[in-house]
Amino acid sequence: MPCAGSPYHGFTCYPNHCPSSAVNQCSYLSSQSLQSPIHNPERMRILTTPRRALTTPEKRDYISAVQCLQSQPSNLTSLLPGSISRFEDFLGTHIVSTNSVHFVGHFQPWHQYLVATYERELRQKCGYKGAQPYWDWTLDVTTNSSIFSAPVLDPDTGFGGNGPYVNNAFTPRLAIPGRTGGGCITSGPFANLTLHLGPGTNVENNPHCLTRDISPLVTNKALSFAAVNATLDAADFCSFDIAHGGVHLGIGGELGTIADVYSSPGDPLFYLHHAQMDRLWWKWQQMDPERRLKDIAGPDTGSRIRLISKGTGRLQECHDGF
Ligand SMILES: [Cu+2]
Repeated sequence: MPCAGSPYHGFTCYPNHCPSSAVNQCSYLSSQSLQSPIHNPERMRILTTPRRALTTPEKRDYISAVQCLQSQPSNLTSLLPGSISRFEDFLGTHIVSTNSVHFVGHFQPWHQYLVATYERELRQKCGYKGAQPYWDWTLDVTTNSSIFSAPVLDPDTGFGGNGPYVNNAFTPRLAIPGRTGGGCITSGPFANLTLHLGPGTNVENNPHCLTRDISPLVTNKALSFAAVNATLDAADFCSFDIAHGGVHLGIGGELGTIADVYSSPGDPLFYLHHAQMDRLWWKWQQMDPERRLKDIAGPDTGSRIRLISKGTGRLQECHDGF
């Protein structure tokens, strides 16, 4: 039977099994997910716009549009009582969806859709004319300390840098090696940003700052060319594992906003990272588009059955990866 209206839209379920709870949780995912970007101008625009290649005025335009979104009133206060802006509506949507969109087969397309919707909002609400840029972090981990001088973290044309070091020796959550920060960021256009949703699952009004806790040990291991190449070598989606945590835990460390699985979109870098994730997925698909454009795998949100399509248009159980 066809899985209409779910992240698996267009797929035929096997054996006669639609991921029912995924349909409930994610019915707003349109058929644009999993669609070839050639037929989807929004996705194509994101996939072909590296942030590094933007001119300084273009970089400023993007950041101004994000700040504009942070000044637009929330449309979702009934669902997210603490939200004060459209920017926080996206953050809150991620918070309340987290448990059904992570560690599941539709993780990638759901986040792709979130980024595309965010980009559309920047354009429609804030007059942004450019594309949602992606952050190719492989170019920023060439030496042990190069992440600190990444253009994307520039205090003038970027998103600002690390927070000051906070000693967290007695309350470690994730045991991140080599963490260097943890406090409120002190530079860049978001140094004085107040977030109201999060940390964790909180969607009530809880003012707090944007924190980063960079660990070069984590970024350099997880975000290297070698790590990406290993990812792109995957034979099928079942074993396709993008270095997704490298930014969340390498930039967010132990105490940083972007390390919080629920409220990570409080850091505007989240969207540049997930645009890169989508780009790498697309690169992998392009190596064998016949099979890979419709190859998806992983647990659904209800039964957690491991499913894989292997490009056949049929979902099957996935026995490795995930
Ligand atoms: Cu997420």
